[in-house]
Amino acid sequence: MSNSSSSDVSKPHSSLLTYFICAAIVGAIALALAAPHVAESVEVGGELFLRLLKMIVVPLVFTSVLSGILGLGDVRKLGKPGAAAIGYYLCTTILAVLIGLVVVNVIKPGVGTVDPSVLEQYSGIVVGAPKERMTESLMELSGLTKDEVTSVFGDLPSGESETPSVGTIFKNLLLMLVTDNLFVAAAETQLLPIIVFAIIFGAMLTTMHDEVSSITQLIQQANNALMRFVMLLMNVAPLGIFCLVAARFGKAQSEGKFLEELSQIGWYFGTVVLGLGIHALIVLPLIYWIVRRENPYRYMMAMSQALLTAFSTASSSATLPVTMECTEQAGISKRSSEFVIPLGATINMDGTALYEAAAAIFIAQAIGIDLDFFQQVTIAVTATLAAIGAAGIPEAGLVTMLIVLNAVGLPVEYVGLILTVDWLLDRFRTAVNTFGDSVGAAVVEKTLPPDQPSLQAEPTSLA
Ligand code: DAS
Repeated sequence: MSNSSSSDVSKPHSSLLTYFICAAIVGAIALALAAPHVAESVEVGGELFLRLLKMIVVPLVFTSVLSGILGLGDVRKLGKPGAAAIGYYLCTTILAVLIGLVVVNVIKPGVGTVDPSVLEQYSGIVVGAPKERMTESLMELSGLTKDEVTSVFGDLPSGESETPSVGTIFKNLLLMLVTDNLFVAAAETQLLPIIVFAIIFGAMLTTMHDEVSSITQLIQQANNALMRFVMLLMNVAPLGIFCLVAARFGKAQSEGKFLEELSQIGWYFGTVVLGLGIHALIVLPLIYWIVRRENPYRYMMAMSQALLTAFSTASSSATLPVTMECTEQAGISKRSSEFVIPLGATINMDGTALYEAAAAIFIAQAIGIDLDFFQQVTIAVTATLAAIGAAGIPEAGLVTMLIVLNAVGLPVEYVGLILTVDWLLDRFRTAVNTFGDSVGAAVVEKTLPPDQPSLQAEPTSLA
């Protein structure tokens, strides 16, 4: 995989961008406090920014996953190390999502006052939620009577709430992952089937060496171009973030909920960082120790330069060269780090997966929707796949977050609520992503046969 070009592409002028984003957030909150109605009126700017992000999310996710899979080389020859890498990526991402779900459901950072006007706006909001259950939770959370809730949501269904069986949940999830029309899925930003298609299509392409070298290079170049485009978009991020935050907090201020919303954000930030800390300081070190029986925290210290680079750049791709250098200096073989880390920077993002699961449920809580088991499982699957689709560039997790919200019908406009702290959370989750990749290299190395010259089957002649 042409790591240099992808890390060049995504090498962000992040410090300057950070200052502008911080200034935008401070300015937005000041405007919301001083002139809430003016602040609310800039909402259209935020909507434009979200549309710009949504405009490129389909091609970006498709080429990001596809170029990651193509970087594997011929999937038929991956053998034990390749299976170990894919298995490690999936297991740690799923563990991260589960940690995200647990912390946000235990701490409940979003549960507070319910905004009936939002409920009205998003009635029938959550895909598949048994109306009965939702009605009860809406009445409980909003303090509205059954008649008032009915007037918002229309006639309540009679009979028992139809909580779906596990079989139904599994069937619904499978149907979410496979589309009958790829173009309709792309048009409706249904990214899950697109990610699944990119994985299968990419794996098939790797087995067709001669015919696909030009296609592979084209895909790699398209992915780099799209990553460059997102970096370009990030230049307007401060303006978009200013509008989204000002509108959100202007609304909160005019409803007298400013401090409540601010405290919700504080709890949300703490919840996500707690989840990331559990994953990075307990789960990943435990996996490292189980496989290598060595001190995982000594390895983490050896990775400190890469983790600090990831934190400061908020880009796994830009950190890639440093991650590989630290991993090799820590004694991990070049063969393992060259195979696991570049691929991991594209499709293994534990921090992003944990964040997307937690943030989606936080938004549901903030709206006053009690997501039941089916929705939480949907969010877990969607967050796992969305993280696979996220590129290793700043705010990629925010872009693919829109997939998770779409999948369960939550309003993407609520992203304005989490944007205030997203530029900082992005740094934490990028550092966790990077550490997850370096632990992956240490784990996969243990599966390497001593004499294997290189892990990759001859790569599908990428640029
Ligand atoms: N910034 C992304 C990365 O480089 C992570 C994210 O946006 O969630 O890993």
